[in-house]
Amino acid sequence: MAGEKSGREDPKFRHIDSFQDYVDVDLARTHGFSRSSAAKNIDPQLLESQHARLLRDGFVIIEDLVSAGQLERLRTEATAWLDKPGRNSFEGERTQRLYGLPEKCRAADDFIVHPLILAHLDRLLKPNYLLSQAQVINILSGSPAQPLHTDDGFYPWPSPKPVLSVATVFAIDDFTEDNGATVAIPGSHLWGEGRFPRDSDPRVKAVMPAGSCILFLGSLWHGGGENDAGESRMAFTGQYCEPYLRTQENYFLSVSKNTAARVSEDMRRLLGYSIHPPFMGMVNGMHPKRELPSADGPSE
Ligand SMILES: O=C(O)CCC(=O)C(=O)O
Repeated sequence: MAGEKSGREDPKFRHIDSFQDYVDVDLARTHGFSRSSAAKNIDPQLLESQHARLLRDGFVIIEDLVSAGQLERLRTEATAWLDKPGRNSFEGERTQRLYGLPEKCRAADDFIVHPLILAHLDRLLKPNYLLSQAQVINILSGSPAQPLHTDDGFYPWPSPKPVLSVATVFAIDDFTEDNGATVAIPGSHLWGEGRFPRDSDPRVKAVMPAGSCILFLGSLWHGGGENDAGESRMAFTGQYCEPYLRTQENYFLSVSKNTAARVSEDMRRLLGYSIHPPFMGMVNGMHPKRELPSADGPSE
């Protein structure tokens, strides 16, 4: 009505004009955003071409990401814990899994915060994205193929979904045609609501040498392959999600505060010692790093 004051003009009606202004502002005074500096040393053209393949196919296979030494360190640390059969038929009754890795295996850090992987995640997810789960997966010979699935199925968005999560599977053993290499349906990350895999959908196997990784979007239909090779197939997998989503593993309970204080800043941020602005993740109104031993957390 003419002459009537709008809410914007009357100071007693306070409101936010844009959600972007609301969520992109870092309000923390002591522990500001810590962004990964991973992309700095990565060839931008290489990153761009891998990123383009990832968006087109839903996955990209990258070779030579970790050294034989890094693989052996993780294999040794993980093997000490891999003493149980699988939990259920989805994960594979003949597939051993090690959960809670950030507390148990420091050797996994090199895989979780691999600079090239972080550089991709920096492009795909919002700052302060989280580690949703990290596992060593050992598919024993005689294991049938895992049911194909997506890793973002539990986030209730209609498909095709925006990029909510991203995953890696690193080959600790060579992935071969018959030892359980990850199977994926190219392009399936673009499928609409209600579209499930059909037998006729073309599948690819991530056959790749140890030290390589298949990096894929959470919406890609994939699964561990059948292993009838007569020997086991060991892998490391990491899943990462947007900073506003619930993670699959609860790292606040499985990772001690002492460990969280000791790991790298990239690890600490991924474990949830970070804020999604303006205050998701706070503890008593403060940055979670203030909860860690060593005074009020590492300074930046
Ligand atoms: O082991 C693999 O290759 C994939 C495992 C997987 O997709 C899962 O457990 O969610």
